[in-house]
Amino acid sequence: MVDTETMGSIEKRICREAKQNALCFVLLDSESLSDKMAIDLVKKAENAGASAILVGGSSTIDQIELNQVVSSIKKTIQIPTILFPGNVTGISPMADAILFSSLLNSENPYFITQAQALGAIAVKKYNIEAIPMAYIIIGEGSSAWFVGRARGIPFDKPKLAVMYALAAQCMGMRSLYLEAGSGALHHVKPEMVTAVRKNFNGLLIVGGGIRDVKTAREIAQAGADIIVIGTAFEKTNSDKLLRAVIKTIVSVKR
Ligand code: 1GP
Repeated sequence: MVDTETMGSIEKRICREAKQNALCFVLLDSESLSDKMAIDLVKKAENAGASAILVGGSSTIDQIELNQVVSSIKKTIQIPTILFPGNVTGISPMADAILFSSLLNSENPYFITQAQALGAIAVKKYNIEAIPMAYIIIGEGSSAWFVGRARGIPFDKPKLAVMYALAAQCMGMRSLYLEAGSGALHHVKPEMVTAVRKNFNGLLIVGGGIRDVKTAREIAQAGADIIVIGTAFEKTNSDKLLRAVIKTIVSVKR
């Protein structure tokens, strides 16, 4: 695991927990939920054993709504609320931390460095803990792929993902997110997770299209430190499913 000296408290906490077992983060989209729904979902997520709530989406535009949702979540739960922005509009001063990501396989420099340069001003001003992260989109057709102008890595080309993972490692990024896209039909394959795990020494996050216990188990066993569940929980509001998925994920020990 990477040197923790330069990390903020949330990242340190996540790394500490991830050394024990795989973790689950629950993702909420502030624009598809009312305040009341968000509060209900995060209570269930915390009780089910989620380690953090991510708030974000590729098309978050309404910052007033975002602030309101983040503020309500923060009042409701103890686990960290972490921003997962698709653009500068996804930054809220209320959050505990931000996945400060660069979309490495975008064809548009805006999503690799320019949004980051603009967003960093707000992150500093609001004193939000930044967790440096390489964001890599797998496959095509998701909103993240479309908005981020990504050249999606084919699902069956783990070596291509490894190339980006090595680049992320060389650039000093402490976490890496393999993203199939919200509500994706196909999730990242465990073979790709295994290949990236062998070559990346930081927090490995995997999400997109994970909606059952078996898939979550295989991806955690392949070496993901964190598995992100969004659509399957947000759409069904089923804490039974979430509990089963999280129980499986955290049973994968390190
Ligand atoms: C999307 O990886 C996350 O950014 C979660 O995906 O909504 O498909 O769970 P799902």
